[in-house]
Amino acid sequence: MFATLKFAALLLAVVVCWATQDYDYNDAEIDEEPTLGDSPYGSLWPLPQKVQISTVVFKLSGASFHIFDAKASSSGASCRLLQNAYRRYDEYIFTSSRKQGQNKSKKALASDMSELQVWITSADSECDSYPSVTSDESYKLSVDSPVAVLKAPKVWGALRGRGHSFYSTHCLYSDEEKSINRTDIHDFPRFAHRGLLLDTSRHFLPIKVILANLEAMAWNKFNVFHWHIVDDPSFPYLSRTFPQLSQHGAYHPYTHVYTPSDVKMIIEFARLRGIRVVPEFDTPGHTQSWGKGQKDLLTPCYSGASPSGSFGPVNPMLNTTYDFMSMFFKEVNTVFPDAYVHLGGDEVDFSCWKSNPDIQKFMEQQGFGTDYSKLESFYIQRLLDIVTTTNKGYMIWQEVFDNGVKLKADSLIHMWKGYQTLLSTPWYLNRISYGQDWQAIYKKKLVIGGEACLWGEYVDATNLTPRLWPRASAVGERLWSDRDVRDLNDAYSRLAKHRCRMVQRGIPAEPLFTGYCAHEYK
Ligand code: CP6
Repeated sequence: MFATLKFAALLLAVVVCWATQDYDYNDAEIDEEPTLGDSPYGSLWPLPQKVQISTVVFKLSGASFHIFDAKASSSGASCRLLQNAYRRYDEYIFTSSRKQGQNKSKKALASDMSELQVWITSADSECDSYPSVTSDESYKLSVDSPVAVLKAPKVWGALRGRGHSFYSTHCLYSDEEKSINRTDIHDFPRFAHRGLLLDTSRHFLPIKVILANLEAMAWNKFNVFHWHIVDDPSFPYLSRTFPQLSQHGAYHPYTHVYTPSDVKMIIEFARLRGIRVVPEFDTPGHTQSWGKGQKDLLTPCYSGASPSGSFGPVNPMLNTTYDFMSMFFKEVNTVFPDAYVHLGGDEVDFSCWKSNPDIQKFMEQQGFGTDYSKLESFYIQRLLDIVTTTNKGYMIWQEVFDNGVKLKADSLIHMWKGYQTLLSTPWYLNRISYGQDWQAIYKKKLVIGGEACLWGEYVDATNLTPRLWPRASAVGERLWSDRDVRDLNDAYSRLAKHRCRMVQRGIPAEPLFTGYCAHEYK
């Protein structure tokens, strides 16, 4: 029942994939239901790294409260990202009370706190940049009278601090007045890569569903949208270079495609929330939909001596395949600004390759014997070389690594096959360097994060959001908060309130269990 709250004991894979689609977790270890009780941390989710909440309570008035740029801030009125965030958060918290205030009395209540100052401390605020895996997301928040101060080196930290820490401590659900405890927070993420995979191929997801979930991602401090944009069933990506791919491969060539301007909008919406967009163009398997618009891209399967009429993975023996990939990924490189692209490489079915006499001949010429994983690696290696020349980094699924493909040092391996993983790469102690090398050994970071994965076979716009939230919130907290944050009773209380907050803001997150939300009284 509480699979939502299952906190993985080990988080050692490079990027780990939580399959939120699958319910067959081993729930045995969660044999006790968390007991209801208030958390001393209110509705804070994910829990900050360091937080002190005092018993002193300030009044916050919707009528007079503003968010301000601090005078010394390196970024301010000209930073659209910040101004946009202020407006959003102002609306979240005060919309209901302002509306009601207008209907009743207009008098502003005397309040102890009337402003939040936002202070970007580093000379380069990165306001106009795209977030990256090295972005500084740290922030400090001091809630005190008469002003609260949110200090962050970069805009990314300000977004995370805005994210909700300020408003989620002890806001009372009263009609006219909100209150907040004196609070000090120093916060930063445990992992740099905190991703969510959505699959737009098994079912087309309308833009507004994607945007709404990007918004919910920001509330949960996720920072990577892994866009599994195409797969076997459909090809909704409208390529400028190869428009025939979606023309023939999408469920519908006009309504069920993501146009260049749709993609641009999604990337900018995500950027304004500190979220990277990493697209996945999965090859050589999972490519049935590519074959509909691109002749000779896929391998013809044989039934005995003649072609059967069906097709298998991308044809790895033709030069035209690599010419195509080269042009296609050149476009991807210009459309998606993130430094990484996910190249897939998972679940390649060899049966079609095995049936094809030309492939058999090619295997012989190359000296691969009957080991088709060598052919798979041959393809992937050439693809990686192509993508490397476009100056992109790449992520790949575990199989590519398992098959022994030579990877660049900054490649990201995406583990998904449910192994517990141990890491040794940073700790080869046969390598000796001069001086106190233990410090480098101690500090080296290779596990850079994880992803919640919502595969789309059984998910479309009707059920995506409640299936995702608040279950992905549990992943969000494992990835953001300290590893010792694992008290299920405390998490239950905070998550129930966090879920109510998401519902109040328009995300239909499913309930954890029996109960009600305070906002239902309004
Ligand atoms: N689609 C793609 C999928 C899966 C993968 N790749 C998948 C397989 C098994 C499970 C979950 C997801 N649906 N393209 C594997 C990464 Cl349990």
